[in-house]
Amino acid sequence: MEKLVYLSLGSNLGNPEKQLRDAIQSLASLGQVTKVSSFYQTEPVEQVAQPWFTNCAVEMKTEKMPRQLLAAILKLEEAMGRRRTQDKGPRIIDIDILLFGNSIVHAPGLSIPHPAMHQRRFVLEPLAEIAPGVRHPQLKQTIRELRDALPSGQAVKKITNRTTTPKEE
Ligand code: PH2
Ligand code: MG
Ligand code: MG
Repeated sequence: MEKLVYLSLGSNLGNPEKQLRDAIQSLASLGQVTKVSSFYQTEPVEQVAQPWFTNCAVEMKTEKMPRQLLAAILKLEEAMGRRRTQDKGPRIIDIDILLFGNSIVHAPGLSIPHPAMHQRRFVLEPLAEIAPGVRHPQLKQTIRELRDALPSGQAVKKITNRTTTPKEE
């Protein structure tokens, strides 16, 4: 059965915006990409001594089961050149499964909903753009509510690709 899945994508090495675009294109081979948020420049959290990230959120439909989707995502990350060195350290591409329909999954190497999603502004700000009313299956709050409840801090800045200044418009 087709499921609606939400992913968080991030990168802070190489050309992050290009890698996010490439990853979104590759995800289309695993299902149907239905929504993509704006890209955001985000302050690193947890492991703070590293470059700022570019993050976005993606909605897709897939026939795959959670572990099949995870395996396909890990392959995709590897094909894009990701090498796992430092935990939570700099990376070419990171694709995390946030929500998988209303499923709750606890398997080795895979927890859905993503256990840290509700604490991370770099996840909730982009996700609130494409799924504000979607409810977290364990916390029972919507993405917008979770975003609004975050403590201040964790800078995130939407990347706007203005080609003209407001005055010229
Ligand atoms: N990913 C992490 C740890 N810290 N910080 C930001 N801003 N964006 C991320 O994608 C990120 C992070 C672990 O995956
Ligand atoms: Mg991650
Ligand atoms: Mg990951």
